[in-house]
Amino acid sequence: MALREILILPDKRLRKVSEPVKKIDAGVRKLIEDMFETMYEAPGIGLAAVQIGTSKRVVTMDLAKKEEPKSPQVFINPEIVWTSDETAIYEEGCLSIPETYGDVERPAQVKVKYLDLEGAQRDIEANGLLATCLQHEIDHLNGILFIDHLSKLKRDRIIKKFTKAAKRAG
Ligand code: K1U
Ligand code: ZN
Repeated sequence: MALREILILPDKRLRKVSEPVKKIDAGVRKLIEDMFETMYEAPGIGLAAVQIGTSKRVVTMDLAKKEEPKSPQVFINPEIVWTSDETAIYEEGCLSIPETYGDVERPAQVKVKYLDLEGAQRDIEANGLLATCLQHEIDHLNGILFIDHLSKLKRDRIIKKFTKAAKRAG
């Protein structure tokens, strides 16, 4: 396993549309191991492969609370196949936009189809934090960040702040 660097806004690679996984081989399994190590260390509740610079449609997640046992979940080639009309607002954060939070309105329930680690096709119906996190991570696979769901004023302020910081860091 290896701890990988998390890309930070305004890194252009975060805007790439990720490629579907064709075969779940040793390379993909190693990528998933690295993603879990990186996500747990951050710490985060989700991670898209593109956030560590690999633009493959792979998402890791663990929504277990601190006092609960780990509950790792992997979604390969996840696809939203249904969204509810009802919406929910959740204050989101992002490991690629540290210490920045914003209220995002999204469908409250979603159905997602995906492949598991064995390559079996699965479906999941999600609500609450799972629905929010799945939509946030699938957005990453499409080059979309949670700040794209905020007002242009808020988004531009955040991008300006991170662009300045990146320039200062050289
Ligand atoms: O994709 C990411 O950048 C990870 C992100 C996932 C996410 C958070 C909130 C709403 C939607 C999606 C994070 O994990 S940010 C960190 C975070 O939320 C958290 C970290 C430790 C404990 C509890 C939450
Ligand atoms: Zn994120």
